[in-house]
Amino acid sequence: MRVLQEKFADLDGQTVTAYTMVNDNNMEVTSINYGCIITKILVPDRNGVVENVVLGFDTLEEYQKYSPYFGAVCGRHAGRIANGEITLDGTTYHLEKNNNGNHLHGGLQGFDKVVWNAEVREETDSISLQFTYLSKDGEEGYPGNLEMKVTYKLTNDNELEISYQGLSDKRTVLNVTNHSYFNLSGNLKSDILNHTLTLKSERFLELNEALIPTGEILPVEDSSFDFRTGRKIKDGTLTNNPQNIVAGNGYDHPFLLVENNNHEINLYDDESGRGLVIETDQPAVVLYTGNQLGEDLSVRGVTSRNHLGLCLETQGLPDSLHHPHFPSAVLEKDELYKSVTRYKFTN
Ligand code: G6D
Repeated sequence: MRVLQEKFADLDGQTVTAYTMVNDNNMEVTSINYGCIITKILVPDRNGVVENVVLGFDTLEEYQKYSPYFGAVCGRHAGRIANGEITLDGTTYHLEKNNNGNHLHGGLQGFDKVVWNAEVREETDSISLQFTYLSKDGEEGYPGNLEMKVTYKLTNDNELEISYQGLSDKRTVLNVTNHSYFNLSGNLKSDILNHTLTLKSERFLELNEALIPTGEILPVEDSSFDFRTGRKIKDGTLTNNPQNIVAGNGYDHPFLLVENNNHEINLYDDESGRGLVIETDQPAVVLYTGNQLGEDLSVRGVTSRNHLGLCLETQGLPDSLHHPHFPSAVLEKDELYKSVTRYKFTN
């Protein structure tokens, strides 16, 4: 196993470095210390052909100008917060309203747009990259000085483990995720509509027109949202289910997981034979099927289009501070936030 380091860009006097972790099966994970962005994941198909399975760019400028959170860590609070307001202990905090009058993914300068410190750690059968960042009191409107640590660990089982830690000197909120867009066809040869998703989830959140949870938790039973025995993503584009329509002809929904760390999320592309099993300690996963990608981007020479990639954002529930019956995203003063999500690639 080895790590290759290469200068990616300069930003405001700071160096952005690309770190490529390579395991003994020639799986590669490249990430940069700007937004902890995963820019590339190379894995073999059923014939051993190694290709990239995530959407990404080759320059910092493209990430700054065009990226819809490709590969990024999103926070302090991933997902939407209605009206960009949270109230803690009687104090209302006004967060950036960066998405139709609501707060999305930590604001205009969220975790995805800051430079993190990075440290390489090599163990016998794994390689780790540890990113750290101090989010100062009041950053993007959030209370508390928050020390963040994000670790990417690659193993020889073709597994990428992402672990998160957070510690704040004031009561605050924290709900972090990685926003990689997966496309198992390899080098974006096709879109993700024929990918099969199997998901251990019986309920999902109803969204309103602004994609804010209404508070209703709907059953997946007998609907295009039932992925329990496997379903092709395209089903979400071929239905008149109002929730698929409101998502922009696909999915953009938080699914509540019924169990953790037991193959709860499985994605498979039968064309390439590539699979991805995701396990997490988080209560939910947001399935976003790239419904708003549009055709304005060139992704490593491939013109973007809706459904060119899909996200499986393991996290808490969006807007939980306005819905007491949702698991809470509140992080107490001096409480250590810990979370782990594992992505195992198969072929
Ligand atoms: C759209 O609604 C979706 C979000 O879920 C996604 O994270 C973003 O695009 C990139 O706003």
